[in-house]
Amino acid sequence: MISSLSTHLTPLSTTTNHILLNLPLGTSKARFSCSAGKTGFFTKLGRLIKEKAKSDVEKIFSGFSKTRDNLAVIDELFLYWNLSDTDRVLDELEEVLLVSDFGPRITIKIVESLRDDIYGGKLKSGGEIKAALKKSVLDLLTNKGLKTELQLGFRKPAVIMIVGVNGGGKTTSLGKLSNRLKKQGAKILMAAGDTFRAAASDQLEIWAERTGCEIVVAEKENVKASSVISQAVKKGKEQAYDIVLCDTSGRLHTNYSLMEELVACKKAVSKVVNGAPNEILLVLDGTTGLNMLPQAREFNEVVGVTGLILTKLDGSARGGCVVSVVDELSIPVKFVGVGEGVEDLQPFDAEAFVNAVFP
Ligand SMILES: Nc1nc2c(ncn2[C@@H]2O[C@H](COP(=O)(O)OP(=O)(O)OP(=O)(O)O)[C@@H](O)[C@H]2O)c(=O)[nH]1
Ligand SMILES: [Mg+2]
Repeated sequence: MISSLSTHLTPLSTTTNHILLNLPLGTSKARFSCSAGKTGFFTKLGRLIKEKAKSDVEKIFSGFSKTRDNLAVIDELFLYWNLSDTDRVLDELEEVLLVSDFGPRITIKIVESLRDDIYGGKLKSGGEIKAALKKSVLDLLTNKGLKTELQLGFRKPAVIMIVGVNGGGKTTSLGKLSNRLKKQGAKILMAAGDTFRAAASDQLEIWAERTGCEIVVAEKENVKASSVISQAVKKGKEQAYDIVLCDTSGRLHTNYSLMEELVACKKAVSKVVNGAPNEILLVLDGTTGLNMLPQAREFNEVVGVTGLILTKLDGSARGGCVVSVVDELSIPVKFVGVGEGVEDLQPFDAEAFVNAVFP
């Protein structure tokens, strides 16, 4: 961990124009610096988050416990596998993958390729079949070369908009993400862009307090979301914030005028900072399984989604939907929500995921 981090970062020097990153290394805190104002800071921030994903495997593991329990039967299937049993075992595997929401297309693809390799003599033991299964899931997640790190550009502030349908976990994920980014040394400003419900900005204010971040809220009722968000981004620019995180109202992907409001927010942001928003993260509720696919398609079509946050995977045995979503949409999953606590947002790491669901 220490050596891989130090390859990405330069030790603290006395030069000016540096942003300090306080990183937990073992029990002590180490200080590093990297150049601000150029591409360095955000690139390194993205990498650091990725490093963190690897170190948080335990957390990912417990987050996916229900999916793992669901898939545990696979171990038994392979333990007693012998060649004459292949069709029955593969039928059962198919069922387990479908129940875990891997989706019919992927399930058939995986099972048929295993069948070919078993009958072709390439896979000769239960252990080899399980390893091939894990590899095919990992390949599905990584083949498209999608970048799971946050892409924050090089202008400050970077702007991240959080969008999605009602109750998916947008505000909670924004709070958790702020916490994570702040801990990595970024100066964060929150924008209470959910002007639809009065309680929404109160909820975000609680997160701002909890994470020690600043927040911009509407000063009066009936203010447009785009105006609150643009005001926040202006403040972010004037006061040298690194990242502005914008909450938005929940909306049905089928509601045309509400979807248009998102387009207005996006435009308002780009008027203040060229090239922003850098990320539009769509929050999808993992417990809805494959129903999330049409939502994602619609949001992507209207605003252009750059990454996904899959929430509530702790409460769901359907973690396979992560694989279907990546395969169907070619949009990277950037974070997964595995609980309601401030630490329960994990950067998505394909290898850690596969090891967590198929231990
Ligand atoms: N178990 C679990 N609960 C979560 C997770 N993420 C969010 N929640 C809960 O889901 C509920 C809705 O979360 P919000 O963050 O308010 O959702 P939202 O998308 O902002 O909702 P609206 O603003 O009403 O559209 C809350 O009770 C959260 O605590 C998660 O990863 N796991
Ligand atoms: Mg909300």
